[in-house]
Amino acid sequence: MKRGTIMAVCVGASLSLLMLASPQQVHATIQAPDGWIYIVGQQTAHGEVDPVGQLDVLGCDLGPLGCLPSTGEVTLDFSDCPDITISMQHDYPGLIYRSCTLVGAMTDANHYAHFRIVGHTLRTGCSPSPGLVKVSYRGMPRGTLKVACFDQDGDGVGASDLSLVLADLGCGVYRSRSDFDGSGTLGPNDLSIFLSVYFANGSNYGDIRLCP
Ligand SMILES: [Ca+2]
Repeated sequence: MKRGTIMAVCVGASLSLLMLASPQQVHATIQAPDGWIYIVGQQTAHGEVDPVGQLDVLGCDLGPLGCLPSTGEVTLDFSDCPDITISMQHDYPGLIYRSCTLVGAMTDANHYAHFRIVGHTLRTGCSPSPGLVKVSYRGMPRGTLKVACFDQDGDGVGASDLSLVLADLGCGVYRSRSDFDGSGTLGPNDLSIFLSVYFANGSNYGDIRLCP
């Protein structure tokens, strides 16, 4: 399930500009998974959050020689994604719940903030699936992510989710929530990625602590 190169290009370009930037300018770029995020479930109830949802975001304050040793918060804003709901509590270490549409994580010593977010879709079938996740570092907008979601009905990934993903693929209209390879289209590769998560059993459980 390897990802596009658009964000990787942005990484290189941003880092080039980074060296020319004035001190205290803030910078964040999306290191992986290159332009989109997976909303996942948990292996057991309140257990490990599915590693397939791992998102690592680079963020740092710039000095003349590169990143300063300071840390800051990277936030992911889901307010433009009305068909995605996230948990009100998060078991993944370091994740900061801000609101029903906003989560954050502090950058570590290597300037990365780490995310694994539990949630599910609110609407199914051929209903609309609009919106992008807004990424900020220390409150400064730094880009957007597509969002795809394996648990489409809220009770963990199972046969019913397979049916809903197949429904999306058959709708004939693009649905970001089922675009698991971030290609901008829905097709067999998305189904293949969904099935790999389905059979890996890492998102077996949803979370009842979800925003309304
Ligand atoms: Ca796709």
